[in-house]
Amino acid sequence: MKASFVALVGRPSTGKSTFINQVCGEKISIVSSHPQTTRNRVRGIYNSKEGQLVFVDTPGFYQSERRFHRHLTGLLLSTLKDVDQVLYLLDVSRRPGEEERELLELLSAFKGPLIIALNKIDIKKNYRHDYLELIMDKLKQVPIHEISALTGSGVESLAAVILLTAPNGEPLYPLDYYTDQDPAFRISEVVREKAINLTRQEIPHQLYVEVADMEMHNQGTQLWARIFICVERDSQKGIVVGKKGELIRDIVRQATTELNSLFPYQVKLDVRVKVRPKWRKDEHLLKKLIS
Ligand SMILES: Nc1nc2c(ncn2[C@@H]2O[C@H](COP(=O)(O)OP(=O)(O)OP(=O)(O)O)[C@@H](O)[C@H]2O)c(=O)[nH]1
Ligand SMILES: [Mg+2]
Repeated sequence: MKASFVALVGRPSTGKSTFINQVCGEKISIVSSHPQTTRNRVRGIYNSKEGQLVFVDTPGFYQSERRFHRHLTGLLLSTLKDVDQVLYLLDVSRRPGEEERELLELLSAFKGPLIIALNKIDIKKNYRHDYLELIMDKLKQVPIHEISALTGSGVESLAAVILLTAPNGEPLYPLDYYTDQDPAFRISEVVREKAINLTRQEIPHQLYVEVADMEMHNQGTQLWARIFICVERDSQKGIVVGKKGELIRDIVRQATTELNSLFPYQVKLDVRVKVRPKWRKDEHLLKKLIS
């Protein structure tokens, strides 16, 4: 049997979280069209006859000296120390950038097997050739796969290839697990995804979600949770709440529907919006949120 921790690495928005959800067959990691959605090492588990792969989602790599971004990059770098294999995803719908070169540099220090996949191959207008050139130039021996994390094309065969170079070992999680996240984290992430995707303005980085309280009701058939969506400014609070509270109601409705399908019990959310000025400068909070 094979057993391996596989880090997913790539620039923001290359489709790392989409890939995890696709390969594991369940919604595990939240997805949005805004860069730097993932803030934690979310783990998704893939089981097959040959073995178990534990995919570790990571924040997209982005060069910036801001405190918030430094924490995200720190998390990515520390993940590379803990994993057996790396799956490096590239987004062919965007031109290769300086970050790609930096990432390739970082990855050259990784000693385990490196697997490379060009993602979003379903998009017709793409920069596939530029990527092939860039990679051939830097990493001569590494095979390159072409996939669409969105449609699933090439995903299953990529998992099979990853298993081939995975170390031998016994499964690390029970075979019917697909994630190891606790309910509070999943609830906060699903609410964050809906908040990001429903507020089209530029506030995704400025919000975080906190589960303040959680209780089981009705003989364990209902989970009640009090949630705070925290933003930096009053004006952002207005955006998240929306006209007459319309937007926050949509966030709650969409999050509840999704959570009800993820959990074996009914979920009831009490969501409020709170202003926490300058929270992205709070080292202590950042350590807690980005982990
Ligand atoms: N067309 C197409 N879109 C994709 C594909 N994979 C991901 N996307 C879209 O790309 C956007 C970013 O996807 P994510 O999965 O959130 O990307 P990520 O790499 O996890 O991003 P960060 O967490 O911000 O680093 C979303 O709008 C996805 O729907 C793909 O194979 N094809
Ligand atoms: Mg992500």
